Amino acid sequence: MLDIASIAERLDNAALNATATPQLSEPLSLEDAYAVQSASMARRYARGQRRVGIKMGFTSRAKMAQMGVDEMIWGRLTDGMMVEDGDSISFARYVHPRVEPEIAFLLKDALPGTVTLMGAAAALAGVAPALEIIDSRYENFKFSLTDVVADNSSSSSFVIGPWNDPAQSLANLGMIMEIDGQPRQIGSSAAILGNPLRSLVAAARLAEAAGEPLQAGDVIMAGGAT
Ligand code: OOG
Ligand code: MG
Repeated sequence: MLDIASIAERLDNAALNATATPQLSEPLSLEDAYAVQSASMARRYARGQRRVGIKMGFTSRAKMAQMGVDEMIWGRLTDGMMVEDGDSISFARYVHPRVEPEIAFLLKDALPGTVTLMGAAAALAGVAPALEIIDSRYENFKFSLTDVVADNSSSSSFVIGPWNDPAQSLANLGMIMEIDGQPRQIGSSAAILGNPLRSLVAAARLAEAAGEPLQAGDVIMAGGAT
């Protein structure tokens, strides 16, 4: 029998101790993988962390191609993963961190599982440029779709920039990620499903299906654009 709790413990420990763990050898269905994610996040909540929203993954062609997968995934965000804009991080807390330019949404209203693009836009309190720091707990950052889902979709930390008025077109916003003043990644919000609001619509559907519908105050990370 599949031991969800022990896989969850292994992944949670890998994250906690910033040590890589081998890819899962157990045959997991996607449903099993989300059950592992939920159990490993329950361990974090038991240590006092609070769920503050969700992240979407593989919402752009660029990311799907980079990692060789073709399905959207999601993971949970906690207050313990939040890094203040302008702050610094210690690499010692991570296995092999990577950074992605993203877009963050802040909800002023709860979102039901079935919502239109317009409905999703109307529920926004703000939209912000953001960085996600992903950190696969698997050796060499290599995983299958079910591996990465079990590992909270590589979610590790996130940084949110200044909130902007969401009453604007979000479909084609320029995105530039600079490192030490040098542009390294240049793209458009259009890379995220043609409009990052589609990622929010998908997030609402997936969160409700998991029994954790999106709430007012939740932050949703739309997924890497480059
Ligand atoms: C999985 C997480 C993908 C995104 O924005 O697409 C993700 C990974 O590539 O490790 O966060
Ligand atoms: Mg991401």
